[in-house]
Amino acid sequence: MLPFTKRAAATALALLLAAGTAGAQTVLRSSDTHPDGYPTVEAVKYFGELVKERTEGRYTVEVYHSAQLGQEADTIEQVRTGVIDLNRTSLGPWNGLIPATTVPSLPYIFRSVEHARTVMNGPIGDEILAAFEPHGVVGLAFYDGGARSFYNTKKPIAAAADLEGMKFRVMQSDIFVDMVAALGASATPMPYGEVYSGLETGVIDGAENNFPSYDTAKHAEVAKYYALDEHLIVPEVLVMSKLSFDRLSPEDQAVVRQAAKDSVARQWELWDAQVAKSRAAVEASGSTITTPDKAAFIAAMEPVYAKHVTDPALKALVERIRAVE
Ligand code: GTR
Repeated sequence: MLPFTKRAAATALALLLAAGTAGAQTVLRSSDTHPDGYPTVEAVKYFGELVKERTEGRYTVEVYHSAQLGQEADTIEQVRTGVIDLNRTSLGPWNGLIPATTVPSLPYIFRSVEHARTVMNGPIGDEILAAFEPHGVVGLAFYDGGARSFYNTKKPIAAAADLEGMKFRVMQSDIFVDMVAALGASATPMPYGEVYSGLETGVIDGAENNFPSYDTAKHAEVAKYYALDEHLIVPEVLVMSKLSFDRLSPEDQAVVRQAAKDSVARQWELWDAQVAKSRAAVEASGSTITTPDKAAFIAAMEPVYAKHVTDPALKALVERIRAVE
């Protein structure tokens, strides 16, 4: 028998040789703020399976869910500087950096979730994905983030006017601050991970999100009044660090792009199921869901458009999105 050290060295050598024949393996690290099992987390895992399969195992994807790598705004910096390879976020936090992302983040820009899916997965979506590239990231695909509505700890909302004077948490983007102000309420931008305690301690009266986030982040435990005003349909986006992307061969780059696109249908399917499940869960746990008339909400958004859509290219983008059937 070989002495221990020699045996260990022999094993290490054998492993190295095996790795040499099998080819090098690279694990791509991806961030997500949501818990394991959430539709975006599962869609990125599926994307990873496709990448693994199509690169014969040379590349795999590890999803760090539950904000293990930090809150969304911080992970955006990490992916730009190549600290992480991939990131799945809302489009909202990109608004300050990439003007084209502001248009799909405007209140009531989309007529419905279906309209958003069609636009973001067609030529207009591809144009917006391409706008990421000068900022250190490659836009890969858009996922569905459903419709966001206001919820609060204080009272049922029967009409837009009922929001006046209340304080709502929003994502970190000026559009959302102005959107809340236009309704006579005040906005506090804050990371997603701080919303639960903000609601519980009364630092904020409410927040706004889709049913899956309202449910899985447990905001429904503390904010029982959900008003189905559907003011935002902000797409989710999957991006890759340009530094990581540029290390891939052209063939592997094509694989990554295609795998991301191929994961979209899976995300939609998971998303639809999660919306139904989360809505049922919050109803069962005692949330009151009201359906205020949207007309007053839509009319109130005029100053938001006036302030944020001044550039001719963005104005044209608004019109082109509206024209999509
Ligand atoms: C969710 C979205 C997250 C995050 C969160 C938020 O709907 O999926 O990426 O942006 O909203 O409100 O911060």
